[in-house]
Amino acid sequence: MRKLLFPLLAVILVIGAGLFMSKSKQAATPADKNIKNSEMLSGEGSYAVVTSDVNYFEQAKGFLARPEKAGEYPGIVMIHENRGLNDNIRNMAKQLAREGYMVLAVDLLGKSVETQEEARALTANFSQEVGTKNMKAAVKYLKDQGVTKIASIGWCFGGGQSLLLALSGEKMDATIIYYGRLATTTEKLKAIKWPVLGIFGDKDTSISMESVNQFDAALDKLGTPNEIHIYPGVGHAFANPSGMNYAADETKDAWKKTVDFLNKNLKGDSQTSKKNSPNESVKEFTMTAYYDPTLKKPAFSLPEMVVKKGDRVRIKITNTLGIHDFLINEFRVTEELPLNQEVIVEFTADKTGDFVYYCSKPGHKINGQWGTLKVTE
Ligand SMILES: [Cu+2]
Repeated sequence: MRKLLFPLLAVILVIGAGLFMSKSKQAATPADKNIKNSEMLSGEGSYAVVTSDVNYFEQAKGFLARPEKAGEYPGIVMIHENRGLNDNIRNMAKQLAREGYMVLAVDLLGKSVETQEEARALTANFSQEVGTKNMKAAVKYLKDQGVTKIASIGWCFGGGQSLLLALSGEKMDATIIYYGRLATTTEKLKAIKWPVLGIFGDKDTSISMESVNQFDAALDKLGTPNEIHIYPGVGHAFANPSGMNYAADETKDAWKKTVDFLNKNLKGDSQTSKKNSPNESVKEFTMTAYYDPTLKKPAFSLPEMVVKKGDRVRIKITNTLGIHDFLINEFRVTEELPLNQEVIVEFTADKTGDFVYYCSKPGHKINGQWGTLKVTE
């Protein structure tokens, strides 16, 4: 559904101010402008954030930004422009992590460059097949970290990639495209079964408004929930502070729409379903962790637990002999088991499969102290 953005008067004022200020803007270095964007957007989110470089696909190193506080967060695959994974994108990843998301900014191009010429050369060697695998690996990486839901966001080149990830067969929970190249037919777009947010400028000379309108109409026809915002008077890459088309007010407004959209589609539902499901089935298990002196083996008394997807799993464990802990990597469970004290582990089994639980003390898993949590459909 298309939303043209008014009031026009404000836009005219912004353009006027933009023209007036364009000289001083051009004089600023990209680094200055990066700081400016993060300053402008900061203060919205409240989470303290930690970052790290992570190797998530072949040789590709991504930039992971996540809330410092352990917890369950939705995941975001973030995709850079044709300049590669640079500080502007890292800033945006940190910015989004502050809102309570685990963000993996991928690297599809292997390096970052400064000029448009270099960017053209860089993207000329880009293989879409490998790029799609790269993004899928990022989704897997985030799922392995136990994210609750998952979305992608990208700008320009990355906006097109965000859409291609959605069309790749990967199941997402939301897709965000900032002025990326679009598919426009229902035949192609029918793969998307989740909400889409599109951000565009009507003076974009790379992405035609005709294609935006066709994209919009096709999504409407398919019944795919969508918000398509077209900002009047701004061009391609208007949200990039290091670019010539940078438009601060529109960037700020688009960012607010982005965060609202993510909160609504990635956090709202899970919170609602928790609140609205007092009958959510709780599967409770009780077991001991011990050391069997006759077999000379550490063990859990239950070798297997079976639950249904969506069940709340509650495991009461008492360590009766030895030094043990209890881990399930996929649900990010890590508990020490002090001697003769009942420890309660609780989480929601939100994915299906066979998941190993084990003790990580040296040699215990190898010697048999592990079991399988089976989560069925
Ligand atoms: Cu153990």
